[in-house]
Amino acid sequence: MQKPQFVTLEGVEGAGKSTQKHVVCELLASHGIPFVETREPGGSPNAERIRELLLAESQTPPSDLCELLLMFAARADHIEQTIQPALASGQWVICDRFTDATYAYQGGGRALPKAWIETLQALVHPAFAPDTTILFDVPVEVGLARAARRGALDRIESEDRAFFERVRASYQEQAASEPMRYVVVDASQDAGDVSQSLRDSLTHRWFL
Ligand code: T5A
Repeated sequence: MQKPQFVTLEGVEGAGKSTQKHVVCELLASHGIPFVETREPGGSPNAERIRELLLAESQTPPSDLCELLLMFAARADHIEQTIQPALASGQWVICDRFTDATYAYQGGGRALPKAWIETLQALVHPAFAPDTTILFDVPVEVGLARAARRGALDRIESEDRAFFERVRASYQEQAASEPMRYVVVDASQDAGDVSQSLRDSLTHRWFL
């Protein structure tokens, strides 16, 4: 029996993480592997309350620093209440976004200093990181058009295109710097082809 893995899904808005999550779940289920699905920001009762604060349109939006601290406050609770107990009980954890999103959005998009994020990461989860991160890489205009077709945008989704170009560039840099952890999928293909590429990559990585 493999040690339970912490698997994270990342990408710009509309990359197709939620659409493709079933591929990961079905693959694990077909191998009899127990798992839980969760997300960030959120994933525990307190963190879901912080999520509302973070994503709601507001007359008085949080400052960039406040946003960064709230992401890690939510994450601290999520790790303690949801992620660690699941892994300890032998379940894999499939998480829609994690700390790489903070490097991409608050570090890349908002241009906050990387050292601040490293400091908070060292405080909140010093010796804990995803085993596998799937990056759904898609051109920003394609992802934003998909997100817009889906419906109303939240506070962060309403940022301009340059913001998301910095987010994508940060994700690509992170993936290039940790090729053993990252599985990069070309998410600009149609959904069926993305599913097939993902299934092939994960089967090769985990089961062959
Ligand atoms: N955030 C999060 C930070 O700023 N810092 C952090 O540390 C963390 C953890 C979360 C927001 O918080 C930010 C990032 C986010 O802005 P969210 O509501 O959870 O917000 O939103 P996202 O995670 O961005 O989820 P999205 O739904 O926007 O993106 P997905 O999941 O990648 O996209 P998905 O699957 O919902 O697809 C979007 C639309 O495209 C279609 C789908 O049917 C859907 O309509 N689609 C395709 N169409 C054509 N071809 C394909 N291949 C398609 N794949 C999907």
